[in-house]
Amino acid sequence: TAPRKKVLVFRELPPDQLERIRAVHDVTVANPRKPEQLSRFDEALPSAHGLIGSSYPVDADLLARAASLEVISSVSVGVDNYALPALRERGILLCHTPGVLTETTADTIFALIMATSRRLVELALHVREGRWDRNIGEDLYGWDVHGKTLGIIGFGRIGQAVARRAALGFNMRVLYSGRRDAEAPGLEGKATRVTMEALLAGSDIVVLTLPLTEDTRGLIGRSELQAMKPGAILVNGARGAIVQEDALLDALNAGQLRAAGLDVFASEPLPLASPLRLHPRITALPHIGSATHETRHGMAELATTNLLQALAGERPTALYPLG
Ligand code: 8YV
Repeated sequence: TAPRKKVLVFRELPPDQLERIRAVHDVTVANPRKPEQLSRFDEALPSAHGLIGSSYPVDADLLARAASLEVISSVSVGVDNYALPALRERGILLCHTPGVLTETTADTIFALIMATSRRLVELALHVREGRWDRNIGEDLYGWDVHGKTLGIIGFGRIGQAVARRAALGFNMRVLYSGRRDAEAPGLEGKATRVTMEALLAGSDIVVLTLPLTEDTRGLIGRSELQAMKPGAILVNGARGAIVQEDALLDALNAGQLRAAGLDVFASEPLPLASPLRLHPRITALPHIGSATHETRHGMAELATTNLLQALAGERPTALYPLG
């Protein structure tokens, strides 16, 4: 039988997946975000052959302490919190969980499109706080989603799933920008690739579904927001740092933008003092893109499979291409 190896789990896993690892390897569970578990994490790191993480930053310093590391298996599709050059230099495998979370994340993004366009959170509070004392007047009307133009920046799996919802479910015109040119399955002739300038100028709602990289950090700033249609809506289901948040606040306060739906923020959890949290025209969610019981279990299952395969010397199901 293959030798038992040491695995450090620092992202909560469901018991059934933890048992899959414990059956063949020696597991330490320690969340470095919890002060009472940090010393256990630090002690286990140097001898760990495999890590299971998620959004916790795995920088070059942490990797330098992981002297025995062979593979990191992330319970996430985004990998911007990993020091990719250091992983590449060390020949450490990085696995992630694409695919399994695509539809759920697209659902969340579409929920934000509906919530911002139809002012759902604001109006639900209107009822909950006992202010519904007469028929809703024009001052509380929302705006239609169906038939509008949706601009998707980042046309990968999640962006294409959002496009299918828009074009096939809501009769929307879909524009997209990004590296991919191929028509997405089910969208033949229903999504048009345009420049980002044309997308910003032509979209009623702009959705961000691109990865955070050094090229996309701060991509949506003052000039991009000013290039958007007056009264447009911005929805970010990607990573907070793609948007310059001070410019977003200025665009909302100047009435340039109608609303913003944000599931991600430059700093998470969103600090209590952040003006984004209580802004009347921002619908803020706590990074729940993939956060359903079914999908998070599916992500944990795939991450566990990736780890077991890598430690057994097999090619993992979802290897991130480090180049
Ligand atoms: C979070 C996500 O990673 O998959 C991603 O990239 O943004 C989410 O699924 C979450 O931290 C998963 O644990």
